[in-house]
Amino acid sequence: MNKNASDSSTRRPPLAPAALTALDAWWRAANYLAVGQIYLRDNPLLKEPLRREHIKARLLGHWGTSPGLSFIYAHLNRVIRARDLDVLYVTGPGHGGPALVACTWLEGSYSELYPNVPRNEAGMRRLFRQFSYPGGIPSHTAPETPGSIHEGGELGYALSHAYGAAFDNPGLIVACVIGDGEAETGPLAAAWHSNKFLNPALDGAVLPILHLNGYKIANPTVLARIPRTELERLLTGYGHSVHWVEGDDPLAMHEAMAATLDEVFDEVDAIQRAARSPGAAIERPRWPMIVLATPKGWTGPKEVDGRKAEGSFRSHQVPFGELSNPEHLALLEQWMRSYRPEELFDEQGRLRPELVELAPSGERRMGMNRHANGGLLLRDLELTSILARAVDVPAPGAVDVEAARVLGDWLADVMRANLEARNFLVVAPDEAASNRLGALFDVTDRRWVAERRAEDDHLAPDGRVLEILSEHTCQGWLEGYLLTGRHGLFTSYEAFVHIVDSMFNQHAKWLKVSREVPWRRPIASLNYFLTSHVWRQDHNGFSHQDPGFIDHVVNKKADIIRVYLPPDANTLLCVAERCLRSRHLVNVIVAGKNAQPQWLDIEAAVRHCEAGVGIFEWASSDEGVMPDVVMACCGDVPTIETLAAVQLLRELLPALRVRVVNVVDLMALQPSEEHPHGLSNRDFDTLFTTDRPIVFAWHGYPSLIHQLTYRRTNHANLHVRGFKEEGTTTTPFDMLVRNDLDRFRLVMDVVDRVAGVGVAAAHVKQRMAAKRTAHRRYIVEHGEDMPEIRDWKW
Ligand SMILES: Cc1ncc(C[n+]2csc(CCOP(=O)(O)OP(=O)(O)O)c2C)c(N)n1
Ligand SMILES: [Mg+2]
Repeated sequence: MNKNASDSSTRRPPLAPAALTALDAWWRAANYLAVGQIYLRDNPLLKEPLRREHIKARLLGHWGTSPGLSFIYAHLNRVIRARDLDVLYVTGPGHGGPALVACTWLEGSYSELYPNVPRNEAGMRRLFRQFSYPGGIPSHTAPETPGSIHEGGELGYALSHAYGAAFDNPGLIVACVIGDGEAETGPLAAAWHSNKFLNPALDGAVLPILHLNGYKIANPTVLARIPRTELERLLTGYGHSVHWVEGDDPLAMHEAMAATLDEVFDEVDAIQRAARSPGAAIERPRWPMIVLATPKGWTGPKEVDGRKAEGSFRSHQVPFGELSNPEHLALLEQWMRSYRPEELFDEQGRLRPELVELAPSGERRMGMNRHANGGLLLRDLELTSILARAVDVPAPGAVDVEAARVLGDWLADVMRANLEARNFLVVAPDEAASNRLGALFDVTDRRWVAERRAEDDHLAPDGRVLEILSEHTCQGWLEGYLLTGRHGLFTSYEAFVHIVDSMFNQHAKWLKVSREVPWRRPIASLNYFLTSHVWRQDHNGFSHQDPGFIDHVVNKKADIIRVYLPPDANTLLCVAERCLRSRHLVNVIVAGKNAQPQWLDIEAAVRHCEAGVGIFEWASSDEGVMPDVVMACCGDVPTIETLAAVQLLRELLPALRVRVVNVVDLMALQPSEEHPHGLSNRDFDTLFTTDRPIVFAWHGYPSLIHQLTYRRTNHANLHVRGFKEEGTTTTPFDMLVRNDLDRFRLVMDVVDRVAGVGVAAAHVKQRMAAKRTAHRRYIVEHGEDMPEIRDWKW
């Protein structure tokens, strides 16, 4: 491909020469402001010759990607105005914060949201000073950045976010810039397939723009160093029609970009018109995309200290520092003056009126797009009553039920109630049915816009369950959907949700910071339903056995995260309803999908979940007296084991007074000063006593319970059993025995810990040890658990 050529360049330029120079001026203004933010603390309009004291003490920020991001912004402004488009701008290289701040300041949205940064000289000075500065704003696009749903600090999520925003937003176009380095990440690579899930009639459009500036921080990018034909085939293979805009001469590039955008939006328009005409069959269109190939650090210094800067990795961040070096100072001044600021801003630092006009107005400005502040658009989800799906539990342990299936029935009700509103999605890595949420398919289908065959099961282009075997893509879609003001749920195997640990981090950070941004409105919570959990992956083996996501989640800010481990189906319904109603949180629900005994009727479940933690009175024998031991449990399987141990204790040590405490809201264990759901010390002490042994059967890694309770009065008497990283393909009960969480071991723990019991109960302990031995022999012989385990009833 030639320099400064594009496949559009042969056609008549859509821009009159005057419009072209004006657009170029707007772009120069954005570039000027980007450089100013990185370098200057004073003299913003360069009214005086640049001096050392005008320069910031610490130079931080990313120049390299910025001119490309502003270039696209300026051109999108033109098409938004020409076609009255609703465009959301997602920038993968979020480190290009200076560009986004500059563009939103130029269009006025920045000053509207931050009146202390007006569009004049004083405002420009503040704009420069605050950037990447203590007490100021971050160097990346962030929750503080107008128009952004995307931090971009951690690369890889732009495209899945963009698709998430576009789902069920038929009037929206999401322009998504993908860094060529970012494109090397796994999450981004998987997200190209999102176009097989985008319904051209019912969803909006995504316009991917691959920003092929050739470099990352210190290396070339893979996509820039393969033949253009190979790249074109790759992108064609992803299902796109590829439009190239390549070069470095600004005016030729403006022409090419403008022509290409017109062509691309014509294509989008034609696709949507065809799909939306009456009776049209929904087939996967070949959506357009753009490859924008420009030098990294475009318009920046060509060389610094004799080394190439523009068009190399050396322009990634601050192209040069050491401004005490007069040559560098001169270079900076020359660079900034190359944008001819006096042509762009008046004496008062205001953008010239003919340039002001180039940006759209009101909510058409990308900085003011309401979809970027999804809470503004959020409508409550219609939640049907959980009573309709409540399990009849005549007595504790009387019935066996698959809790996840009950949840699935209720989720199907919720799905049905919100079908018309089109504001609820379930995402899963191919596991919705496996996780027993199959009732959803009585109401809706799996979204699929690629080829369908007769033998497929519930695939349809308008399905509301989105399944792709990429946890990253599931997570990114859901984040994009939530951030633009809708609702959803992600179901995954417990072990594999770790794949999105880092994406969860970023979303939790976004939620934390956005709470503190006054103009951001709360969005719906990110809900995880984790099942097929550690204790019931006996058939799949060690790779599938990992409860560590919970540990990961509780590190995040307390006012953002909630973790629930309902012990049965009715409690699961209660917590699920609470999660879907909540705002601006990450909710993690862990519960099993296998048939298990049910403990609480729905009224008791509601009370239990409201309290978060409580005594199972029907299982306790300490009413009116001090217990000898507290048997605590959290998680469905540990609850069963605790109750089985309690039953053994009743037989074997009938005089022992036992209190059973069940925890459904994990964060209740933390002190109330640490977490909004935390129990007060007084309440904790009342439940767990100040001096009795506590044998705590826990779903996950034991250290977490210690971490949450280390400041509680009775912590020294707390003995936690949980997952000790012992796993394999074995029987369900053997998983418990291997990790010392089985009922026999819990009884032995009681014997060991309750004062005065030990010696007298030596025979009990010995019998329990014998049971464990018998268990091991039995499973090897028979390949399944002993009948007394399989047929155990409370
Ligand atoms: C997941 C992740 N890994 C590493 C980094 C560190 N990092 C920041 S910018 C960058 C290079 C990005 O290159 P590219 O996507 O091409 O963006 P450009 O600046 O060239 O537009 C890297 C590796 C990161 N931000 N995120
Ligand atoms: Mg790059």
